[in-house]
Amino acid sequence: PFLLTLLMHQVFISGDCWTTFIDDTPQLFEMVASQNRAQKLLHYLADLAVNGTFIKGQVGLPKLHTPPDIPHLYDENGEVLDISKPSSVGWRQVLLERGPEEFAKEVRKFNGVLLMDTTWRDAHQSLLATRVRTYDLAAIAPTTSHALAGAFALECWGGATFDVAMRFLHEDPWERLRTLRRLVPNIPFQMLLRGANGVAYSSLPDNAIDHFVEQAKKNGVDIFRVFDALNDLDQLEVGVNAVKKAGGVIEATLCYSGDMLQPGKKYNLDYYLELTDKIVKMGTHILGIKDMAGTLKPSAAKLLIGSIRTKYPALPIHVHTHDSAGTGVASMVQCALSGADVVDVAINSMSGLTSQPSINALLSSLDGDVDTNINADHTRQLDAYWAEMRLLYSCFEADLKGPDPEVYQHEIPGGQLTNLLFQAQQLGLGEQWAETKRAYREANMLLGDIVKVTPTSKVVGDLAQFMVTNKLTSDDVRRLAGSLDFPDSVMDFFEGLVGQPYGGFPEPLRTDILKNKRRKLTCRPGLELAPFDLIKIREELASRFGNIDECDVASYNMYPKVYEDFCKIKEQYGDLSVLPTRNFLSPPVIGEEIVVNIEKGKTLIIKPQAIGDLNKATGRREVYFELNGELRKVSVLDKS
Ligand code: 3PY
Ligand code: ZN
Repeated sequence: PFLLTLLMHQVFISGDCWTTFIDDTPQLFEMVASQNRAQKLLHYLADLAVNGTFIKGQVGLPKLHTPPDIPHLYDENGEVLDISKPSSVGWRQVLLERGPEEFAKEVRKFNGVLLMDTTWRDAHQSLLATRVRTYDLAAIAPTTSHALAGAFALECWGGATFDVAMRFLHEDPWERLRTLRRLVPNIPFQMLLRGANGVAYSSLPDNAIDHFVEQAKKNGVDIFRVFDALNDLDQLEVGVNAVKKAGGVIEATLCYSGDMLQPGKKYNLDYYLELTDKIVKMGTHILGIKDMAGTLKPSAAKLLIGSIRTKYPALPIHVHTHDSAGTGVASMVQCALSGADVVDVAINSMSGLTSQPSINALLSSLDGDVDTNINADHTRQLDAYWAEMRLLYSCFEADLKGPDPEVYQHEIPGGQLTNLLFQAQQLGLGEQWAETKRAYREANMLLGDIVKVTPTSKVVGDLAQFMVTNKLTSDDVRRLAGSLDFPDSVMDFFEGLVGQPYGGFPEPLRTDILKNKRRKLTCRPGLELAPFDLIKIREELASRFGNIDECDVASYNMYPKVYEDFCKIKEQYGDLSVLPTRNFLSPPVIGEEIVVNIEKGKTLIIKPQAIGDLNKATGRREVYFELNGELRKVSVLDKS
């Protein structure tokens, strides 16, 4: 019918020139665009209907069938709070009015401990394979703007969310950032930046990091937690400098590894204090302490935070942990009592296990003694949403039942622990899991007892799996080093492409492994990379993908192939971020009504009607839909 409308149009019939036709009748072209988008979405739904789910890592279907309710928040008189507009109260006002330095000073002055909520980034990265979509974050964002108005920040971007958004969720991470920023203007946003790697897994030229951070700041990130996976300060500094240039809040971070209280530990109090001195000299607004495996015991927290506080009374300290060992709340209480200014927590049903400790558990534990600026009733209301939401993402859960008492031994970071367990479960080998953990510990020692977090944790994990698969002991690895075909990540590590480990590389293992295959790099890898020609990249992308901006350039720089695939999927199916999550993850049910807001004021009502028989000659099936009352047919290749 649309084509008919177009063909029958007076101007079209009269054969008048096309350019004025477009100018004079924009509504028709908008209609083409939106019909096009609708058709592409039908194609996605039809594909799901015929071929089943195709999101990587998905096991089964969501347990929740209707979107979670948005809970009410109540004021002190028991009246429902109006959340139709975001709250205007929050730490972001301080930041915008007074700038990063004064903001950091005010944070330090706060009499109590502030909280950062990680639910939108690390919590789902650690529990749900980073699969939570913008759709579900945006739905709860207006409520969050009010419920967490007193929070130091929301961690909502960076880490693995960047590539997973494009790679598996087929959505634009920049669009996520802008959407959330619009909905939550009052609470600072924090991102996780992997130093000289940006949000990738290996070094990029420095100008690409600067460019990325500049876009991140412009599109809504306020605070940048910058770390290097080996605590290699040269690498860290690349990220720190980029944030400095962009005018963001710098949270240069030391990664805490193992249990420093154990005698003979390589990473002990002296190590951390020396690192802190250097980070302070580098110029940071806030010191981050990143306990990625959750091995910072309460007694170690007291000693570490207490010592840094004594030495640097004015330095704001922000502590991050994972609850893998089950001691997260106790450790964060101890941090708060020992002088930390901010600690990380997650909404209750997205907390615990390999995620951050529970916000309400922490609030209860601090009860009365330490102010947090947080309304405990409001966070419980938010939890009602997340408890349901977790069921929607049940198909990405690793079956982790409780704390892992072995974390002090194997030191596997939270997100990786869930990942490795998930992989072992998929293989159906309970025994394999115990083996993997044991091998991880051995692999770490073989590599020289390194700091383990993305991307070094992958090096250790890959070596561990290599040892398990090939039934190799540590002695075997040392003895056969010259002849084994090690995973690429291990070769990269020994070459020096991940940075320089504290205490140097283990010898003679490094020499034996690299023999005749790779060189030994002694400087940071980014120094060897030629700067990207950003103007040329933009031109090339524009010629291939049309309308692109600096954020696209930054996406491409981080993940060229992932970005290209993302563009192709977008070309094929349109903007999939508008689909409700159940419909994104599960085949449409015949007769159901799917409501899709493709943009403000434009709603599609889609009703799947029938799936046709297989056409044996073409291998295709027709899928029938009703789209806003009109019948549509989509032909799909049956891949079964
Ligand atoms: C990441 O780099 O994604 C991490 O979460 C490290 O802890
Ligand atoms: Zn973390």
